[in-house]
Order: sequence, then C-alpha cells, then structure tokens
Amino acid sequence: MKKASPQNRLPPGQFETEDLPILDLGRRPYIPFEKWSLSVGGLITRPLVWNWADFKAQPQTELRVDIHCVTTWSSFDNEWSGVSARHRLSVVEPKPEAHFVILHGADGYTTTLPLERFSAGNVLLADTWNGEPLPQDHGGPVRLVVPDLYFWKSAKWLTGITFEETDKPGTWETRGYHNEGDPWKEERFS
Ligand SMILES: Nc1nc2c(c(=O)[nH]1)N[C@H]1C(S)=C(S)[C@@H](COP(=O)(O)O)O[C@H]1N2
Ligand SMILES: [Mo]
Repeated sequence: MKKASPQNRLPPGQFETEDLPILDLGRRPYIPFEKWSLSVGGLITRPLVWNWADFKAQPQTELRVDIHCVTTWSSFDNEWSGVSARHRLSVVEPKPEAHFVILHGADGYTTTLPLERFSAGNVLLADTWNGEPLPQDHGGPVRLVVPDLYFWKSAKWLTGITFEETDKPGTWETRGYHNEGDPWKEERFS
C-alpha cells in the first residue's frame, strides 16, 4: 500500500520498508524483567539504578515516529511508549560540564550522543512497540529511540547511561559511521 506522500517524510537516499527489520551485532541478550536494571552515572548530581518497578513507576510517554536506518531503509509510523529522556534528565540532573551521553547495551554495544540530542523532546527509553511489550529482538525490555538520528544511535537492551565531558565514540562511530548521524543531512559515514 502506498502511503499518502512519502517524499516529504523520506530523507535523501532512503526507501520505505513495510516492516521494522532486525539489525544488531548478532548477540541478542535475554534479560528477564526481574533481572533488568538501568544504571545512570558519570557527570550527574544524582547517580542511580532503576529496576523494572522503578522504571514503570515513572511518567509514561507515547511517541509515533518514522525510523531511518543508515543501510537505507525507513520504517514509518512506529509507536513506542516508555520514559522520556527529558524526564530521565530531570531526575539525574547532569552537571554543567556534561556534554555527551554514552548509551550502553547489554550485548556490549555502545553509542554516543551530544547531550542536546539526548535532551530533544522526542527521545524515549521505550519498553513497548506498537502496543506490545518490546520484543527481545528489537532490544527489550528497554531500548533507546532517537527518531531524529539514524537508528544505530538507538541502543537496544539498554542497561547503562553515562554522562561525559568529552565524546567517547562507540561501536559504529569507531568503525566509520558518522559521529552525528542526521538522516536529513545524509550523515552516514565519516
Ligand atoms: N545494543 C545494541 N543496540 C543496537 C544495535 C546493536 O547491535 N546492539 N544495532 C543498532 C543498529 S545498527 C540498528 S539499525 C538498530 C536496529 O534496531 P532494530 O533491530 O530494532 O530494527 O539498532 C541499533 N541499536
Ligand atoms: Mo543500522
């Protein structure tokens, strides 16, 4: 089915795919809810560890967005819910010298974002996708969703967030991917 006008929502060099492909390094950790936790540390006023009950006790936000992968597929109208990065920031209070956020996945994956990208209103720590609990293959129990950047910035199996003064390029940023990764500027490779 053709959508109304994909042109104005399709960044340059992308094509629309009907589904949401599964892409990762091949190790897909299974983390039961009761074993999952999210550690937040680095240059913040209040370091903390959230377990599943803590996460679910936070205000929940819904988000419907298009996903753009650097390998050129785009997936329209994905619905996510979870805890917004803005809420998360209001809890931990980054120090003034914090300029970068490093996301850590339980598979050993890392990726990096400038703090202002992480603070955007549409960044979510998501635990549901299209109305269902986030599947393990897509990074469940909890993944990051950063709609404004290529999808490799959206760390799956999210278990750690650290705030840093200087950038620490991650799994793909050190393997030739662009450090910023804005699909509208086609920032694919460095
Ligand atoms: N922890 C972790 N997060 C990850 C990856 C990974 O290998 N490990 N791959 C990234 C890449 S390259 C993409 S395109 C998206 C794919 O997410 P999906 O499998 O839900 O489509 O996850 C990103 N987040
Ligand atoms: Mo990717």
